[in-house]
Amino acid sequence: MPLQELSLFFPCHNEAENLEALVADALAALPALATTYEVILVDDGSRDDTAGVAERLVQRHGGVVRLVRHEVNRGYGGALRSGFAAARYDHLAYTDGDRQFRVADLARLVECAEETRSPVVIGYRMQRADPPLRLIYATLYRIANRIWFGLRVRDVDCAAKLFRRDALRGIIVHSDGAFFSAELLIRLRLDGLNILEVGVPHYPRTAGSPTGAGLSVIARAVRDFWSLRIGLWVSRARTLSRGRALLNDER
Ligand SMILES: Nc1nc2c(ncn2[C@@H]2O[C@H](COP(=O)(O)OP(=O)(O)O)[C@@H](O)[C@H]2O)c(=O)[nH]1
Ligand SMILES: [Mg+2]
Repeated sequence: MPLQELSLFFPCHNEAENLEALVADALAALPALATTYEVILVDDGSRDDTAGVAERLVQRHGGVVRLVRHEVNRGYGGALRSGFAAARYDHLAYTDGDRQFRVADLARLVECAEETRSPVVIGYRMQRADPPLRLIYATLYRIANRIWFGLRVRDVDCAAKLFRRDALRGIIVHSDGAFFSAELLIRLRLDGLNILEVGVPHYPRTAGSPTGAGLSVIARAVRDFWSLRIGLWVSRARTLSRGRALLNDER
C-alpha cells in the first residue's frame, strides 16, 4: 500500500548532469510510493548549471517539482536541512542527487514502514559502489559513532531515509556538514525512537564528481563530531538544546 503523502527531497551540489534523469526516475517511481507527493530539489550553491536545469524541471512539472536554492554552498547537512524545512507532507524521504540510489528502491523502506508502523526507516547499502578508501573511512566512522555515541546502525550515511513527520517533531540538529546524518540519528535515538534498517542497492556515479570525502568535508565532520561528544560531556542539556528545528512548523 502506498503512503498517503510523501515529500521527497534531493541535496544537489553540482549535479546538473544528473538532474533530468533523477527527476524522471522520481516521477516514474513516486506513484507507487505515495498517493500525494512532491519532489524538492535543493541546489546547494552549485557552480554548474544545476539551478538552470532545476528551474526548467520545475516549469515542466509545475506543482509537483519544487526548487530550494542556496546562493552559497552550505554543505551536505545544510542541503538536507532545507529539504526537511521545505517538505509539506506527512512522510519525508531523501536520497542523493547523484543517482547513487534509485528512488524506486525507496519502496523497500515504504513497505517496511507500512508493515512495522516504524516512524523511521533507513537504508543500508548492501554492496557499496564506492572506491576502497571510502569503505575504510565508512567503517571507521561507523565504529566511532558506535563507541562515542552508542549509535548502532549499519550505515549511518546511507542516503535512503524515510521519516514519519511526527518522529521529527521537536528534533533539532546543529551540524550543517556531513555529520548531519549521524547527529540526526543520534538525536532520534536519544528521543527513544526505534530506527529500522533495510538493505538497498547502491550504484556507481555515472555523471558529475563526488566531493563527500574531500579534506574540508572530513575536517568539518570531525569537528562537529567532537563538538557534540565533548559538549554532551561538559553540559548535556545545553548541548542538546543547541541546533535548529528540522520542521518548518517549529521554527
Ligand atoms: N559533498 C557535498 N555534497 C553535497 C553538498 N551539498 C549537497 N550535496 C549533495 O550530496 C550528495 C552526496 O554527495 P557526494 O559528493 O556524491 O558524496 P558521496 O556519495 O559520499 O561521495 C550529492 O547528491 C551532492 O550533490 C556539499 O556541500 N557537499
Ligand atoms: Mg554520491
